Amino acid sequence: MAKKQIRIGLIGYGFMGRAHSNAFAKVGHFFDSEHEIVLQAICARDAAKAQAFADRWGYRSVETDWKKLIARDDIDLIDIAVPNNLHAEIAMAAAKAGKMILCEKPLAMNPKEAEKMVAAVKKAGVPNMVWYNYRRCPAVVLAKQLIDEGRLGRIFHYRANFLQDWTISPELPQGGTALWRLDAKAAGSGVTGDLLAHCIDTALWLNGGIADVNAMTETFIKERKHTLTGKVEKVSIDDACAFLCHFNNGSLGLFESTRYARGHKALYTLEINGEHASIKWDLHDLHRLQWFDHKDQSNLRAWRSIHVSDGDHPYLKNWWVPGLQIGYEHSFVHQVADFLHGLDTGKPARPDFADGLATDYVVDAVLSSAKAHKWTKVKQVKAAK
Ligand code: SOE
Repeated sequence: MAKKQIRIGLIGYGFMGRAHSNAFAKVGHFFDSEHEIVLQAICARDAAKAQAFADRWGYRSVETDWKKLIARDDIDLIDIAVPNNLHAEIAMAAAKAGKMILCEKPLAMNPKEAEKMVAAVKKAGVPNMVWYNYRRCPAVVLAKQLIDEGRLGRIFHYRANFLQDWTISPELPQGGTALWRLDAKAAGSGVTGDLLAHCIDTALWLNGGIADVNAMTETFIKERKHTLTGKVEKVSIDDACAFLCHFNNGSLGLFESTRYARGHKALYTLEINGEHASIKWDLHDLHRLQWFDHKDQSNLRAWRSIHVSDGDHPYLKNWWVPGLQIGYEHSFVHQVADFLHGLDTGKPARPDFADGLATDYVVDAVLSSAKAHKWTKVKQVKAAK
């Protein structure tokens, strides 16, 4: 039977445009689906760069205006891989045009925008998903399976860090290509929306909703030259953020993120301590899940390091022979595979826009708490389970 084509219109060709394109290109080689991805168009303002991207990745055509891309009849899915301040307008126009939408994280600049995006996809009835890719690392999925099987028992603690060190130099400008993450007008926030959002998404998935937060943020470098204006301007993003929280299940959370942890390039770690067992995961060793089970024979009890690479581990039977590991880019391939599986089965894959809104509510509460120096309640989403 002929496969149903999903003709992609990608907007943006930066780091994430490449990560998504790689996933689109690979998914059909490794995962079965009734649907087939077609790289139909890439859209970016610079026509020459967009054409070069199209040539390299195999996109059939180029657009320089995202509104024209959305208006095209030969596009089924809009993939948003542009700075955060453009997500809402594009997503709402795409929903109105009846397109499926994949949107880079965080979903929006703030919950108000995200709520409108959720309402737009709901009204249009279009499949939608947010690119929180770390949920798709096999070791993290194994952690989810162990938690859901009840093997940890009651959860007491959830700890997560996302540490980087690339903005320590005061000479680094803000704004413009690649550096828009330092400009609050384009990014919404700093490490909270960029890095902690990943930790929050995984936490909500593994450990359920967060009730309230108490946070602190710091902006270490107060002024930077702005690439677009050429002037030295105030820096309004948070360079570092740490917060405490209560999860709805009664467990305590501790989260930290910074771009000033010298020596750490992209260290995402999480640890969960339960009544019977604990788990740890580390992005720098992403195929391993550390597991401690108190039910083991007492004189042999120890942390085990599970090499998550066997055929019965999540996603792995679709890749190489047992024992051979996969990496960062595969989390994006898995996300597309799950999205297509959702279309095949009618059971939509997540995190969808409503899940993205839930993360944005936590991000917003964290930023408000840091500003007010007090415990702040997190608004809850009634997600369609
Ligand atoms: C920031 O440096 C960044 O690229 C994030 O924007 C990504 O979401 C994260 O996965 C890696 O770091």
